[in-house]
Amino acid sequence: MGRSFEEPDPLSAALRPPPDETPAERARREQEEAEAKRVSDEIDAEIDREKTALKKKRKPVKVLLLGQSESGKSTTLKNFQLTYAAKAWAEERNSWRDVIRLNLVRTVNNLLDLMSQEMSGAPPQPTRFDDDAASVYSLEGSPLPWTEKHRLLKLRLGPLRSVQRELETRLGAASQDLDDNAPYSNQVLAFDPNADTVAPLTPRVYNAKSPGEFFIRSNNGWKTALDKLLPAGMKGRESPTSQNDEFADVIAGCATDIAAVWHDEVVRDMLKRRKIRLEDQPGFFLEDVHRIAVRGYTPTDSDVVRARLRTVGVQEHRFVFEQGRASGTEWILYDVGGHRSSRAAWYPYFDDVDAIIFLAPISPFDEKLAEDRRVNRLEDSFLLWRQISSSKLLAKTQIILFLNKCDLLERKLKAGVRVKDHVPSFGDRPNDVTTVAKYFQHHFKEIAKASNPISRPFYVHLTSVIDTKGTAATLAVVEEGILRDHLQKANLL
Ligand SMILES: Nc1nc2c(ncn2[C@@H]2O[C@H](COP(=O)(O)OP(=O)(O)OP(=O)(O)O)[C@@H](O)[C@H]2O)c(=O)[nH]1
Ligand SMILES: [Mg+2]
Repeated sequence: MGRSFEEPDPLSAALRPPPDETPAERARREQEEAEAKRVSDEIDAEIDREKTALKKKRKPVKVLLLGQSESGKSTTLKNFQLTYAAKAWAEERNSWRDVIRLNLVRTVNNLLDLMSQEMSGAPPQPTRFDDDAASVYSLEGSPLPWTEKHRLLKLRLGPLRSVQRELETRLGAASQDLDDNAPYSNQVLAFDPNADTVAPLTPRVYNAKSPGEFFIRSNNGWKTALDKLLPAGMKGRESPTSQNDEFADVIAGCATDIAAVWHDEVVRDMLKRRKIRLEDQPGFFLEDVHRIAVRGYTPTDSDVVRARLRTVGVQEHRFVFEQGRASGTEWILYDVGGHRSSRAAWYPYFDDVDAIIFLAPISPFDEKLAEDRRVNRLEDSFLLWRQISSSKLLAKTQIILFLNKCDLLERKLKAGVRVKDHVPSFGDRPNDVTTVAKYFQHHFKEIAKASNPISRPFYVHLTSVIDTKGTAATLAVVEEGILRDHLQKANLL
């Protein structure tokens, strides 16, 4: 049976003041009650504060890597992992085996294509290595002394064509080079840098112009990222060439002939005439053929850092730092595709990152974009840098500039390439790496200053991100700066 409303509530009866309470006792009781409430409220507030602080503390540090294609974004990401999450790095190192093999095989096939072109006696066609092959060739005169040996080498290396096709199929869209020209020629960065709001993040960005490009989210690092690039049915397992794959045998069987082509004098002469330096191309492994073209090959750290796999869409890499000052903190690094067709996908990430690392390679001052042969690579970096620097959304974001590929710049200058022939404003300054890097750095700084009315610090590093030791030292400085900013934002300092 239910209790009637008239019955006294037992709790309020217990709390009710005694009936014979004097005014003085009542005042004291009320004071004590007020004090108890104040203490209780304070405890509640403290708990709330701690909860918020904890939440803020747990918020991962978010870093966005930006820059044109082949600027070194993914390589910088690899350095982060190698330096701060060594365990995960070691576990995933073997996933790069197929990529490195593909890099090697593709270089050989490109070399064979060049040989075929020359041996056919037809006028040289521009390739991805040399835009103005015809003009170079016509200056050099007599045909090269090709012999039966070269024809035989080409024949024996023929099976590498199908190996390349097979590996490309396995690795998916990212493994293919994009050399398409026209559709993106006027598009530098497909967003409005003056916008101060962003469209919400879309889970999947589909590019109608380039149906192979899609959006990848990877939460567990490299293995997952590579897995996601693989066709269905191959995900989750170790790359099939690793153990008993016939392609490993085919490549191993070709090792001696690959080395023979690479060291052949006529081939070297051809490359020299066409001013092609294969050794400076991304994913160059010809010097390591006897180590890589074997069964049971295990990639070294240096191999992985030098491997080339194009990033498609935006990849999210989460890892907890194992070493250093930031040890225990969770970081999310967003690695984006730098190809012009991929740049629209960058924009949704702008409003929620702690820092941007912008990669600008300074060695390709004499090279063109793969996606638009009319655009100089350095000029493209300047344009992109201007857009990033002037973006309202990023006005208060820490931006760190890596003037990358300094090693290649040095090699190029030593080989006699003159900056003033490609950048007339450089004039008669000394053609050495220090002067050239300083000159380009000055321009990046001026652009940053002119683009953003709020003066923000200009953080710049001269880098060669395939040098893991040197990069670790740079990252220590970068990591500290980013973490300090992150904690300041969270009011934890
Ligand atoms: N020699 C040299 N090679 C570099 C350097 N930085 C990157 N590379 C190489 O250049 C190639 C391209 O680097 P990635 O890091 O893949 O370039 P990315 O910016 O991620 O390119 P996308 O994914 O196409 O946007 C790789 O083979 C790297 O090993 C450098 O400083 N020096
Ligand atoms: Mg990349």
